[in-house]
Order: sequence, then C-alpha cells, then structure tokens
Amino acid sequence: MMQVPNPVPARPDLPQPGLIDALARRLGPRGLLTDPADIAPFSTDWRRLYQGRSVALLRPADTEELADCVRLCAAAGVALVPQGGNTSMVGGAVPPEDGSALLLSLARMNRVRALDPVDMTLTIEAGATLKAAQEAAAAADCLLPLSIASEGSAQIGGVLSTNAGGNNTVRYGNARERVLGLEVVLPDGQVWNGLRRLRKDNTGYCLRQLFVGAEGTLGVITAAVLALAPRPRQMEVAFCALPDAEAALALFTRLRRADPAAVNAFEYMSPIGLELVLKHIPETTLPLAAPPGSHFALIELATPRPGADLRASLESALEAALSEGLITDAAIAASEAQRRAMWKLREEHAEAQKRDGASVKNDISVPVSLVPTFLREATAACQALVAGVRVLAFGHMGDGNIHFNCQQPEAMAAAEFLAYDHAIMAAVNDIVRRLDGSFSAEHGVGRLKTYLMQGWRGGAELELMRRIKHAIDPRGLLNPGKLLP
Ligand code: 2HG
Ligand code: ZN
Repeated sequence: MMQVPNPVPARPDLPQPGLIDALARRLGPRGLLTDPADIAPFSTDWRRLYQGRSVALLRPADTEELADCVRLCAAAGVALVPQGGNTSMVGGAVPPEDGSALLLSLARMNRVRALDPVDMTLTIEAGATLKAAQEAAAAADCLLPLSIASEGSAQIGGVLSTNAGGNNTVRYGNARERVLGLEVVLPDGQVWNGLRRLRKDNTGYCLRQLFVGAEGTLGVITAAVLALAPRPRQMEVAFCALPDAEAALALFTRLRRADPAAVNAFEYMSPIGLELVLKHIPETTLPLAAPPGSHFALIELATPRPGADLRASLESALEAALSEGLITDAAIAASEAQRRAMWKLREEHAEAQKRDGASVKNDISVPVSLVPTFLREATAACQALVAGVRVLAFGHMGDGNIHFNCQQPEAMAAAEFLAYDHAIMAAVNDIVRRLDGSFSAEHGVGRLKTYLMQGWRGGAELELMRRIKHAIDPRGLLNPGKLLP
C-alpha cells in the first residue's frame, strides 16, 4: 500500500493575537475564555497524567459559530483540541504542552433538538451530558441504554468520539450501536449534516461510523441522532460474594442461559477494589456477609415486558448458585436507594483508586470465556514484576472488558511505582495478545496508548487509518498527538 506522509506537522503554528481577536469577535464574551485561571481545569486530564497549555478556550453557542471558528483556525494553521466532560482515562482531550492548540468546549451546545417516541430517536447536541440525554429519553418513557461511571460529566460528543462502552454493553452494545445520524464540523469548517434518523440507509460508505471512535481527530461531532430502546418495566439488582473469578463467569453463564434478554449488566470486582471503595468513599457498606478474600459480582436484570417475574427468576438462579458453591452470599436490592447503593460500590472504583494513590490502568478486553484465565495470568505477571503491587481488577465481565488496574504497593513511593508503567502494561498486554484480546477495550487510545498502535495495529490497518486522517485532516489540525502514533 502507498505510504501516506504522517499528517501531523512537526511544528504547528502558534496562535497569534490576530486569531484570538477574530475568535473573540465571532464568539462574544461568553464564548471565549483567555484567563489562565479559567482555562487551567481544562488543561489537565482527570487522572492528572498530562499538563497541557492553551491560550484560549472556545465555547461556541451553536454549530454555525463553531464552524466559523474552525474555519478561522484552519486559515491560521492553528490546531484545535475538542474536549467534552474531560473524563478521558487516556489523556484523549488534553492540549499539547507547547501551547500550540486552542481548546474547544461544546458545553453551551447542550440542547435536545428533537425526541420522537414513535421513531424512538433522540436528536441531541454534543455538549449535553450523557445523564441529561438519559433523562430526556426517560421523560418520553424511553431508555437511552448507555451507562458509564462518569455519565454525570461525560458529554455526548466525547461519549461518541470515544465510542464509550460501559455497563450495558453486554445487552445493548457500545455507543456506536446507538448512532443513527451525526452532524459534524470538518477540519476545514464545512458542516456535514448527517442527522438522519433512519434504520435503513444503504447509500455508500457509513461516514457516521468513521467519526464515532475517532477521538476528535477527524471532525467535531456537534449533534447526534441516538436510537432509544423501550424503557424497562421491571429491574432487579443483586450483589454477590464469590470465591473467585471462575465462579463469577459460571454465574454469568447461568444467568444468560436462564433469560438471555434480561441481563443488563454483569460486573466483576476483585477483593482489593472493594476494599479501597469501602475505605475511601463515604457512605459505602457491603450489603452482605463476605469471607475475607471474596470476589464480587453485581447483576442487573431488566425487561420491558409487562408481567415478567424477574425477581423470581433471579432468586431461583441465585439459590441454585448458592447450593453449588458458585456464590457464598447474595443480596437483592429491595428499593431504588438500595440499587443505587450497590451500583455505587462498583462505580466508585476509579475514584477510590485515585484517592488511594498512584495506579497503572489496563483497560483490556479478551473473549468472555477467557476472563478468568486472563486474570490469573496477569495477576501473577504483575506480582512477579513489582513486589507488593495491589492488583485491582474490575469491570464489565459480561462483555469481556476488564479494568486490570495496578495500585502502588503501600510501601513504595508513587514515582517509583509509576516508573514501571510501561513494563506493567507490556506484561499485561503480552497476555492479552496471546488471548486474542485488545489493549484498549473502551477508553480509547488518546495520548497514553499511541505508542502501542504500531505494534498492535501496524501494517495495513494503521496505514488505512493514516490515509483516512490524511484525506480528511491533511494538516493534522484536529486533536493532534492523539490516537495515531
Ligand atoms: C469504569 O468502568 C470506568 O468505572 C473507569 O471505565 C475504569 O478507572 C478505570 O480504570
Ligand atoms: Zn469501564
């Protein structure tokens, strides 16, 4: 295949005062932040892995304003870094350190443009949070079946640009599966209005899917048509203690066999993860008795079918699992508050880990059947590498995506531990590769994992990605330094 030059310029142009003035005129005082104190929170990522710098943050109010800004920046040869809720785990939305790029926030573009309960579609702007989108769907008696721990801050634009996965992938697939249409501002400022809400539309390349998961390197998603699902009429959540990950997989298989359409989420948690949550997150308690060293699973079953007795089928599945020794105890939530409390134990894992100290995260996937094998081998490999490392594995077992995170040993300084980050990732990824998995399941590549792309996706695949990037953003002005090595 023909080589395409790497489109990322060696030295992007620095933003000049003339450009900032022109942007200020177009955006007005609410639409442009230049005070370093205002920009500071947008210059670093949630994990504080990177500290970037930017002289301005653009906050357009609508697509036309945004398109004009992109055009002005393109004419000046200045790069833009689109940023949603800034919840990336891989530094996907931080500006470069050299101040060469401007930040772009769509937070003011957060309107629901349309909701059609017959078509079951929600047309929403990219700056709306995922939570707001879920609430809009719920108000029309529908479900937006996409749920991630950071949904209160994560914005639709970022969720789609990273093809977020989360808790309900086992049933509904990833963000990609929700997207029927998109509106995108291209790197030259053209607006592509692809906001179609059709279930069938075979008219050439599926362009919208090119922008989903592109991490903002091909265009800026400004609005989307999302496919909704029927709202569940019954939901049951249970929390279980188990002897090991093998038992968790067996329990998942059993539940899926009993009623495959009902499993909304099946989340796994290793002993140390829960220990950190209980230690660092206020108002958390275990809802059951668990012998020391227990592993845990959170089960969510749901159905839109009226009259289905989910509770009874959950109870009988758990009773059978108990008698077979797959679980040692289980609690079924009796109220919405209890459901939320159980989910909190799972969803606060990332925050608990952050409060506890330094961590190296591996967001990996393997075939579901191989999750226990992966956990066993990767735990041994990391313990051999760093004595005393606390392996904290949790996540979406039902779809094979485990957050295999390593926490600094209690007796080791953070910096000393973090010096092992590439070695840990390499050891884990060797196993992932052998098991036919992926080095990034749902968090994307961002800046953190670009160095892995050559080894994992090199050859025709990476070459094709570069050609696509070159065709759409030849000067590398959108989210430079991310995704592509
Ligand atoms: C989750 O599932 C997120 O909670 C974050 O994907 C995972 O902190 C992590 O590694
Ligand atoms: Zn996750």
